[in-house]
Amino acid sequence: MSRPVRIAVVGHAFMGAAHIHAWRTAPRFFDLPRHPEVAVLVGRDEARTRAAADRLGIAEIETDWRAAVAREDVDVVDICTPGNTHAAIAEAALAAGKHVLCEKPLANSVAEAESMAAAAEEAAARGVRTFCGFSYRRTPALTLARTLVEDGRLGEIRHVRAQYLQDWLSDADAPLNWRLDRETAGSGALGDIGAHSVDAAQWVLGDSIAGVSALLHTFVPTRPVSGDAQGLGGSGDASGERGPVTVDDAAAFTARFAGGAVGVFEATRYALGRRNANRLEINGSRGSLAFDFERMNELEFFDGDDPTAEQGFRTIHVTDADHPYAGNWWPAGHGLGYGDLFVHQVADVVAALDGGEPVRPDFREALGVQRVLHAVETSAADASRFTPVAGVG
Ligand code: SOE
Repeated sequence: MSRPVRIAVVGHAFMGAAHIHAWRTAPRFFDLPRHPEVAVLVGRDEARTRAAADRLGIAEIETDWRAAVAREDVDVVDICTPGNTHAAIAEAALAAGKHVLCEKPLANSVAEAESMAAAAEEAAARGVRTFCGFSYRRTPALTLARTLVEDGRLGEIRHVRAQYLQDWLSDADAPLNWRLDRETAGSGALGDIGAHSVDAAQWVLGDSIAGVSALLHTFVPTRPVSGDAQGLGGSGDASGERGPVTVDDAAAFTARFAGGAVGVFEATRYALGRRNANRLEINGSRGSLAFDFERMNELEFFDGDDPTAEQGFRTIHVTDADHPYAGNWWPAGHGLGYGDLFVHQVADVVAALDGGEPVRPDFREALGVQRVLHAVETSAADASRFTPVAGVG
């Protein structure tokens, strides 16, 4: 019997809980070479970390990530904290010989991401692996989309339309949280959710964004500092003190891919009624694809090679044993949910350890996404790129 893979999970909020659920569930549905076990949960506040550990079923806690990283019995450090902490934790973990799974976006700046990628390369020579948590890649429908593109079923790719629409900030009195603070989060809708679109589009196409032209906007510049933060939104104390929002609320940009495709991207947390609409549409010379995470078990496919009289988008229910990941779960037609993407992610990570096939995206590939985010911010900050319309404003 091989030794278990022992994991230190750093962070116990939304992402920490999603990852712990995944580490625990993966061996129940996937045939893994080693059994994962969460050895320790790390959080700064002892009482809150203990409460989270009890709720999530983890016996041990640490309040200093350095102590967790130094532990002999830890093989993988799983970073589920805000972006401003990623570089320090990841680089210390790599130096200590631990594999690292880091939440997205990889860092808060290109400089940090470059330093992390360099540390990852140095560690790779010692057999240490890195992964970045762009979890939507592990949606069966998006994995199938990539295969269809790779197999040439769409022909030459011309258009990419990517939207990531959420609405948890629509209420102007929803309270401040770390996702609205540039120091902590790096950017707003752009890095939080637009990064997923950039990663998914580049990965599905097997291509890279070569240049962008962008607009960033903040609709609500101040928000209540206190209130009842529920999930991602909540209701703030509208009559109390307000603090600054220092990130973008909405990001929109056009992009040119190196292979010639033209992309239009939009990310917002103000699309009232769209709770988690992570959408990707691709048009090629032979076919088109459309995906919306709000219908994550489906992929729309238009095959231009069908006889004209029979042409139309067909809905593929991506729940068959032949579909990526789906065969490990339920009988056909019994779909998956958000939490299952994280299960796929950790199953892939465990399979990659001990000389298994490397899993993408590693830190080097996630640095590529960071460079796109940086290009978007640079373009948006350059007022000379914004052409006013004569007679307006
Ligand atoms: C909040 O917008 C968020 O939790 C993102 O941070 C995640 O990456 C996304 O999967 C769901 O929404």
